[in-house]
Amino acid sequence: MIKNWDEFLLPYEQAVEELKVKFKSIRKEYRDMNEYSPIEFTTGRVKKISSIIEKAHRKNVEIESIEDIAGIRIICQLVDDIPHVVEHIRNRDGKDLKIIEERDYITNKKESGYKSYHIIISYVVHTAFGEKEILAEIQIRTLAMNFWATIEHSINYKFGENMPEELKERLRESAEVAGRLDEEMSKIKFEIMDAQEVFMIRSSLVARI
Ligand code: 0O2
Repeated sequence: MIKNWDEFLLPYEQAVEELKVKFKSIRKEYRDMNEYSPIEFTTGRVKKISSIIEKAHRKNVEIESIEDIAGIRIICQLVDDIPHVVEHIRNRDGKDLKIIEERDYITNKKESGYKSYHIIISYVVHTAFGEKEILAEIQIRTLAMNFWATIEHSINYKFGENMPEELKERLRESAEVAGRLDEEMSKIKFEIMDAQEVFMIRSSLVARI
């Protein structure tokens, strides 16, 4: 049982802040080079205490073994950007992070319709009281996958186990629509990438005038 939650969550909060800075700086580097970035934006959160306790009970596990207390979400414009981000993280394996497991819910979408690529990592944070190795989950998904997951998550929160079957089916259908949007965007990806590079070059020229 956790006696002091503030103290327990401190390294997770630190890990989320550090990882957000690291992935945000990758986007900045691409933009500074006037190049297309496979990362559109990065967010992060520490799981709510009530959700941590609920998950530990549901899975009948120790709280420390929960993999997504620290969660990072990397959002890409296009499906093809995801393997680049995954490769980038794999290249960091054994350096500032350790990959524990990869879960490809894009090739194998969940029954709900959920799509995303998950990488579970272990990460060392250096606190005032010493080193602490924690687990974190990195979710990589497109804007369309994120749009769907955000709305589905809030509907799920409202209904819990009691979501009507008809609503589940409509959500599965809308996941298909989001998938088709991703496919369409992939078809015009070169136009998107070109347009963004031109936009960035123009903005940097304007900034210099
Ligand atoms: P949050 O962000 O804490 O509110 P489980 O918790 O049993 O579903 P498991 O097997 O431990 O999941 O890990 P998994 O499936 O790799 O990752 C869990 C997280 O992935 C969830 O955290 C969501 O962020 C996301 N996720 C997984 N399945 C779905 C889904 O069907 N719909 C949506 N919207 N998100 C999903 P939490 O705890 O739900 O969320």
